[in-house]
Amino acid sequence: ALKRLGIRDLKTLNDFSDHRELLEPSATHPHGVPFVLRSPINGETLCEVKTASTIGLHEIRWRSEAAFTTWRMTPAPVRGEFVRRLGLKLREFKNELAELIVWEVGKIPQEALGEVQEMIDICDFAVGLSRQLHGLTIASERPRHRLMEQWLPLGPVMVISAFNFPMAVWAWNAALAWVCGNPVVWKPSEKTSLCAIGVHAIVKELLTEMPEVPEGIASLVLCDREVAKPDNWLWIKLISATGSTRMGYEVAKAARLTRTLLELGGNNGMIVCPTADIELAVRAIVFGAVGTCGQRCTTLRRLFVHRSRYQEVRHRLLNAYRTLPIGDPATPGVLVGPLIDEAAFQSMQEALEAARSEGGTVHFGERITNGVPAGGYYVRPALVEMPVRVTKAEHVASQHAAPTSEDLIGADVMSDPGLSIMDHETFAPILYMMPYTDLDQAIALHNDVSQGLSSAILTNDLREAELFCSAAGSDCGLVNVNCGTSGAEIGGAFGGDKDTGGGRESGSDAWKNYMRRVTSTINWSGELPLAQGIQFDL
Ligand code: UN1
Repeated sequence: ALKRLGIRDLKTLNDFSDHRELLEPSATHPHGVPFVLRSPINGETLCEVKTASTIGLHEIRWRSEAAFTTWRMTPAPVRGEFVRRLGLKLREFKNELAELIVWEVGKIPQEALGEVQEMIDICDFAVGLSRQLHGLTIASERPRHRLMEQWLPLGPVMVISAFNFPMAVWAWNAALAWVCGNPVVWKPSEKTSLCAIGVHAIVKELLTEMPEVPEGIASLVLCDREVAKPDNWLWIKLISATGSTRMGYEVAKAARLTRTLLELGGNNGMIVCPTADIELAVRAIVFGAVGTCGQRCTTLRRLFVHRSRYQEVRHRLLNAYRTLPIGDPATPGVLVGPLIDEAAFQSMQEALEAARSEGGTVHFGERITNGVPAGGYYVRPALVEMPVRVTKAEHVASQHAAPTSEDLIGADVMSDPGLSIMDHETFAPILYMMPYTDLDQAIALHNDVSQGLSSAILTNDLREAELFCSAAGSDCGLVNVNCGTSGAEIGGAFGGDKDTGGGRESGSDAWKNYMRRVTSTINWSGELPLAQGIQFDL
């Protein structure tokens, strides 16, 4: 795959002199700490990747800012042509890119191809958008005046992407940022450097085919945490970061007044109502909870099932989980690949332990070593039946005291540290399940976590569905009726509120994040009437 992408072979990654992002070390400015890339499939070392030093960032700044002066004055539909041709190249290299994702993230090919498709789709979306970056004309209170709103390019945009969507999340940002007239600097997760190098190789090839496009609109920075420190990036105009709430908090704090677009943790829930189609429910639950081995930000993590359907759903899920095909993601028929690394496995086991100590009954969740490549962390996804609980507010009211929660994970970061392991996003396939009796109470519990990304209700009762979509319903940015929490389309705005960070990416009017809004007042009267009727006669 790498060869087809124009990358010679892994061993030569270390002298990637044609990749400016892997900057040559000098005596005074050595490289940052190199990464050792391992495949989650078998734990084998793929290669060592050189990283940028702080000095290299000056060059990236210079080339991004230089590119901006040309790109911002390039007509938006012409910028769209660059993105259109990128979409064509992504189609051409769809299989190779998917192969990199399988290899470096451990996704099954279907999901890896789906991720590349998401890149293609957002390119198509952005091309159309490049002719629709419109502002309003607003009636002025003064005679022969006009108020005009314009959306103008913002400046260099930095995209920090996570390992679990190593290409698509970059594409959501880059395709929009480019048609909006901005250079893009990409800082991928170090765990998925090869995916980034592969995509960047395609972008670079396109840049050589389109010499009219300033090459500084695309930079890739592979760097360690020290170099990635937001303090080094204060010249950037928008930092779009995807990752944990803890990471987002660090970015937001250090970014000061720089604009940020944060796409952070989810703790997504689903409510299965009495009238739900159970066949559909089981498929939606299993795909949402175990797809990508539970490592999507939209993964289903909490399930509330009406008492009248609880045993039936429980039984169906236990059967489905028992027979899930788990193993080498490249093997046909496998649906669940490995966790990204050992640390992910450890935190999954810790979460299951915490659930047990809270009275939960844990089904499965164990490491699988038979019939899977040695060295990878394969698990049978866990289904955890949790005792019925009350909301935190009800708990406080009953205790007449605030909960003591300092010891809980993330307590220093989350706006609400929570009382239970269920309040935390463990990036692994764990589905907590509990029965409910009253829908209002189920919605209250559903919303009683600090995150607010994705949610779902499965019901054939119109009133229940509408309630869930209303202001008194789900407090998430993504609300689904009769479909699962994961697998959102690119056409809608993607993101969530509360500790999920508040950002909206991808479709709808998310493009406005990448532009600055200018309100212009045009006076064509020949007089100078003042607003608010003020008289100021000299
Ligand atoms: C993520 O996990 O960071 O909705 C993004 C989904 C995908 C994107 C997930 N389209 O599951």
